[in-house]
Amino acid sequence: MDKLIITAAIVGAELTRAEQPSLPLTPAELATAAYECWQAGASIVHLHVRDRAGRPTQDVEVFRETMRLIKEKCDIIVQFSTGGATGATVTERIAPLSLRPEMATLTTGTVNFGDDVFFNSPSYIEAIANEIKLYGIRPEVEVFETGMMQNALALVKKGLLQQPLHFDFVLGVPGAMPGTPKNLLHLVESMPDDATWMVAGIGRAELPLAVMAILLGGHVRVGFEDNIYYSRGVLAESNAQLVARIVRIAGECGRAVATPSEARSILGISAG
Ligand code: KMH
Ligand code: ZN
Repeated sequence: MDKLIITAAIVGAELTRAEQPSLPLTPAELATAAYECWQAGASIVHLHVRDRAGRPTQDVEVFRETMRLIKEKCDIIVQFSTGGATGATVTERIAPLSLRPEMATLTTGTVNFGDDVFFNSPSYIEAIANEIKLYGIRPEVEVFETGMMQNALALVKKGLLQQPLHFDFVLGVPGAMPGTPKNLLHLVESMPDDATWMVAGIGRAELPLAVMAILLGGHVRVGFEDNIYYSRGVLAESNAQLVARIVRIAGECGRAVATPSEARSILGISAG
């Protein structure tokens, strides 16, 4: 098995300080959170950013400043969200890619998202995939529903994605594919043989699906974007606390944790 890649999804677009008082919001807070997660064992930070009022934004300058502050502190791989918040336009969503982060997400289908719709029409998906390709960014295909894997393979045929693909199975979003072991196994068994994968279990699905991924040879995403609790009814103190738990569990299972440069080599990312 490859060493375990841990992604820290430190803020997301939906969550507020009222729900999670330790949520990092400003570029400086996001950089500190990313650094703490790196210290704890994360090799990728999945990045959304917020404006001065704490609202989600795809503003290029906020991404630029946040990435600069993160890179000043550590060599963690910075992965930009092209999902942004529901309701963002495709132009807004692709704008930060001009900063050439090492990785970016690509969701290959539309899905209900709580009371909202996370809209990814074929033309949106192709526009985002095009831009990712243009800048030579390593895509992470976000799969919220089974059909999204077939859509990703169709993009390979069109030359918009290159194999080996790297998937993130986002399971347990209200309105999308539930975060069950059976669903995770189905997706893992449906992937092309050379693909790599991680799982982002939402809410209470985070920990059990992470443990499955550790045992099955997948990789793990944790963090406030996906889950704000450490245990039932007990808020996590920090994103790093959630990362540290995965490192401990992986250690007990005999699975070593990847450094950022090891993660680059597992994912085929050349730039450091
Ligand atoms: N905030 C969600 C609507 C991504 O980062 O690529 C979409 C999302 C996916 O978080
Ligand atoms: Zn995200």
